[in-house]
Amino acid sequence: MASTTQSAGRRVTLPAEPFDLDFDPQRTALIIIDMQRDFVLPGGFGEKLGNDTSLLLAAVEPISRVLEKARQREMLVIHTREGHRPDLSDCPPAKLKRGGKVFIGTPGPMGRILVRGEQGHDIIHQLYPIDGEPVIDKPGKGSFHATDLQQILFDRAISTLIVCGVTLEVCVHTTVREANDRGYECVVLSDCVASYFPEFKRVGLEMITAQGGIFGWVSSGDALIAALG
Ligand code: TIU
Repeated sequence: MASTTQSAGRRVTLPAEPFDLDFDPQRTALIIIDMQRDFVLPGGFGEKLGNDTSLLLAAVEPISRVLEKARQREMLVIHTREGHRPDLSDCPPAKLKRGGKVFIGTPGPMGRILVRGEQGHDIIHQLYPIDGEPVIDKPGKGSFHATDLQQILFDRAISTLIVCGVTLEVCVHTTVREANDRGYECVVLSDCVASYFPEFKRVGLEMITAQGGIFGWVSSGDALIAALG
């Protein structure tokens, strides 16, 4: 669960839905989900699944501005990558056969699809991690399942997560749901997430804020940047 032991810093107020969120930037992490070539560029996993990857590129510039601000404010920045060991021993058979055909582990123009160490598995250069920013390699859609994310957040006494990345209804939603159940406050930035399906993005954001904020908050990159000053 979220740690509550460290002393608080200066709090800021973020305009958000369903209501403004008061948070402490020192106890907040920016988490950028799966901005990997395999999802956002042609020739990777996303395209193999039949998607138009160009739809995801709209999130790159807004995320890069939020990333710059988070670095400036020395907030914890975490990147995640979905993918598997080269021998696929951490890929459940049920996942492997999904998509109507076997894609994971097969060769493509960016290397073996969704396999760690391959070009396609890595993060796009515009959002590339710098020293001190943990990269979480995850075999699933959620960022907590089978990873050390919770330990990293606990050690830094993080209580709030600003969540960006792709795709909203898959890895972003799964991560937010996992985090919400572990006691973290989650804010999803609407312009910093994307989906292959515009309708899923719209509804996915509504699902977070419905019922009084059942999974968390939704705000925007510009609102966060303004709040952080
Ligand atoms: N297919 C799809 O929309 N997404 C994924 O498979 N993974 C992530 O969302 N990262």
